[in-house]
Amino acid sequence: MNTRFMSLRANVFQRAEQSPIKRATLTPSRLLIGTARQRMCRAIAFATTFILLTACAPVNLDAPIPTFETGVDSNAWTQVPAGEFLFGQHETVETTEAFEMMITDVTVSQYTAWLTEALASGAVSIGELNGKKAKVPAAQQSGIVGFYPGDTFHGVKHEEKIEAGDWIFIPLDDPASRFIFDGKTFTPKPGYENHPMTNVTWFGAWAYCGAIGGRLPTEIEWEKAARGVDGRPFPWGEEMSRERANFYASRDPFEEMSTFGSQTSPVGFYNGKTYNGYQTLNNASPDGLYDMAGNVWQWTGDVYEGLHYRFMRGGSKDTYEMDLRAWVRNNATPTYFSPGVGFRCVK
Ligand SMILES: [Ca+2]
Repeated sequence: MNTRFMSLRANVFQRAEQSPIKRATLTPSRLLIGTARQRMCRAIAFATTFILLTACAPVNLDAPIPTFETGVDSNAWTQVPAGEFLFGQHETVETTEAFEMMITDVTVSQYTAWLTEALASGAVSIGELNGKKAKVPAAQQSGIVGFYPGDTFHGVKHEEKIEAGDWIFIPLDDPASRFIFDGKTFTPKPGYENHPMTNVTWFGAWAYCGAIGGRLPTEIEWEKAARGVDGRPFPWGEEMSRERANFYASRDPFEEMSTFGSQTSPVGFYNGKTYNGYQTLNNASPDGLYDMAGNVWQWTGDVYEGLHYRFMRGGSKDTYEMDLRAWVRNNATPTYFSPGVGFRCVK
């Protein structure tokens, strides 16, 4: 795991540690004395312990999540016009050619349909992910693998060789997986059909985009698609708001810590629609792309000279809102997968 992810997770734990409940301490000797005030303190301590235990109840990844039709078509693409735009936090001028981009992240339905076809045609296979190529826990050592032609190795310090051969696309035995596999067919786990495909490595994202006649966006293309040309930090404008994106503790219907935990929202969920009383605001970018901030980090396609790491953009359900600004980058090895990382394609 790379240090960037570790620091994001550390932040989350840090926040949990800062709970005022934790600061209240009662020494055992004082607890033995039974004044009214101390009995009250004991009652408070008991209650707060109960609250803490409830808050720390294990997440059940199989618990049903709410399902909503968003009305947004995950098969739609939009044109991002050629020309200059303001790139990065310090707003340097960059230019792109025109390109088309999927208006949503690739969904579980889309990815699983492709996997079934790809397995039948032999484009992917079931592999044992032992050895250096897959740094994953033992329980996740079986996965879908496929061919990647490799990167040019420059021998830079800390650079790892990405050689031509089979690489992991998705793990098969991960509890956070969003599909069911019967040995032949991949189907979405019920409720997740229109959610972003997650737990997919950079190789798995790269392969899907290639298979549908596209590719992963470059970081520059991704950022232009996210913020348009005027330097705004968020796809919809200047201000963050909880009704526009799924981020850490954003109080959306897909956060339920006593059951399924913090999950993604369906692609295109934030489009101004109200779902069972939960009002959303439209989060589309100037070119009409949904969820370019929050929900899942999105793999980008650049392979930089002398660097095996790949970059991702957009922030996720697990990051604070400041990491949803369009210029924020995250990175990981191309074999990395996570419930908070997905992708979309361009052509
Ligand atoms: Ca959330």
